[in-house]
Amino acid sequence: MSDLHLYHLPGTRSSIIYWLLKELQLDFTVHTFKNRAEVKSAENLERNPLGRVPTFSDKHGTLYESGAILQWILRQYSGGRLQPDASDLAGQQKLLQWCWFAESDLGAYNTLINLHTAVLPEDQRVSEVVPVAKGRVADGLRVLEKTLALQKTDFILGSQLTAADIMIGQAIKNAKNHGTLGAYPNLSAYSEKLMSRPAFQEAYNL
Ligand SMILES: N[C@@H](CCC(=O)N[C@@H](CS)C(=O)NCC(=O)O)C(=O)O
Repeated sequence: MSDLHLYHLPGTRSSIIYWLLKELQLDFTVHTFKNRAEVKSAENLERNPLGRVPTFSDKHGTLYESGAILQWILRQYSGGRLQPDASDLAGQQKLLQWCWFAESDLGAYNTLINLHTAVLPEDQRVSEVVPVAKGRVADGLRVLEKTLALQKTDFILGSQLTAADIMIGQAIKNAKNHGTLGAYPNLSAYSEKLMSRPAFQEAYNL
């Protein structure tokens, strides 16, 4: 059993970390929950006080925030892969820009859409939230579309896949599920590139 542990519920944000670990070809132990009730179990609340996924643990401790987990894995276990060289400061800057953009300007709004269309009990959903959140996602997707169109690169930082593509990939997968991606040709092509990767397919159970 590997010392790297991922607590995972298929089809959720823990797939980001699963995908990253697979791209890095790291040996890890995956603990797969069958449903959201298991994610809320007393045992999982001990490691993840919000009763959510992902959680990642290694000999140093436990993390329960996707972005922190991604950055920790890059720093500790990637051997410099999936990121620009440490001496390439402009590249490192872009990596941070796009990872956090994906989380804040896309991921957070996608979560609101998921909550208010599917996850929350119907009597707790607020339908007015959905168009507002979709508008914010559309703003973020437009920026990505324009960036890809100008750069003409396969990936967001250039010709190589980086962890920023993995963060963005999760957001794009959600946008695809919500039917909001079709209007963006460069993003659609980028999305196909990401989603055809074997590590993506395994992480998302496709
Ligand atoms: N900011 C957290 C959010 C985690 C999160 O919301 N996970 C969802 C799955 S996508 C979850 O576990 N939901 C279960 C619930 O809230 O009951 C992270 O990305 O690590």
